[in-house]
Amino acid sequence: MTKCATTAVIGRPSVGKSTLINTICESKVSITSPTPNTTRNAIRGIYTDSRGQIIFTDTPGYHISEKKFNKHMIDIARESLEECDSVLYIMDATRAPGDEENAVKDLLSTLKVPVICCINKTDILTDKQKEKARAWLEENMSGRTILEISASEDEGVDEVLIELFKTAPEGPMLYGEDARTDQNLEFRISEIIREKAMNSVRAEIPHSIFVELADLEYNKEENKVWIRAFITVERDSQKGILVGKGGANIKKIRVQSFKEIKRIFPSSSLELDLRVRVNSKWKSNDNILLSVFRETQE
Ligand SMILES: Nc1nc2c(ncn2[C@@H]2O[C@H](COP(=O)(O)OP(=O)(O)OP(=O)(O)O)[C@@H](O)[C@H]2O)c(=O)[nH]1
Ligand SMILES: [Mg+2]
Repeated sequence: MTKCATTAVIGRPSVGKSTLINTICESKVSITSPTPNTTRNAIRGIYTDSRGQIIFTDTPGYHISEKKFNKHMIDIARESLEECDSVLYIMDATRAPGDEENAVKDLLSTLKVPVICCINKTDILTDKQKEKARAWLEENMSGRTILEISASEDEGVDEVLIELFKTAPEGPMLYGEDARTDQNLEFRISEIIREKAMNSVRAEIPHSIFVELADLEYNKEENKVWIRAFITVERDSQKGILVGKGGANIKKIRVQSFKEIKRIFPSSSLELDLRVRVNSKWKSNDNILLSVFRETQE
């Protein structure tokens, strides 16, 4: 009998949750960036082998904020714990545990399901940082399994899967063997563009970006896919930076996005039209928030 489990991946922003899921699924399931609060939705990543299937839910970084936009993200992380069989709690020991780490600990404290703690980024950690993280986990998550991993270097990741399969319930696999995610096409494309846009700018601008697909058309006769997307930012000055001198930056975003979107349509010709616009209030616009925090499945 195969095993099948859903596992919520939880932790502070930027600890490497999405990177780990991409490494395990051997596929770009969820976008990543050095900017905290990159992931905004509950995103499924699916791993299958002869033992069975683990269905990961990537979640927005858990943090403390009273802002409406952030509260949506915090709720999504919290809700993902309601129906999971196990939890992967990811910690980044390059930063000392603080209020946010305590908030994650409190969130997990009442859970009945197995929690596996992963100290991530071992490739850049000093022994002292590792020891401190381990001591914190032993004190605050006592009795839980603690692993050390590097999500980006694929170190210690097999042990994570071993632990997850140990506690996974027996049952049929919920997705096909080749499935890596269940995201719909529009969401995947807009996320690819958001990743390239976020990674092309700094400081507060990545947080101000929202990508919306205006058109996604397939012309069967010409075997051509035509995509038009709007990248929204909050200020004119941000638009200037995103577009860049002589349009250099938006060209770069377009080229990088094109390359990755083309993999979704390998045998069609692709046209990608990107526009940048400004909406100073998009983060408080309920219709836009509905779109940002929509369900991501097909
Ligand atoms: N050195 C090192 N960097 C890592 C590792 N894992 C992730 N990172 C980096 O950490 C940053 C954040 O990674 P993400 O995977 O986006 O983190 P996240 O936890 O999903 O972040 P949010 O979605 O914002 O909550 C990126 O710059 C990654 O390249 C690792 O094992 N080692
Ligand atoms: Mg993420």
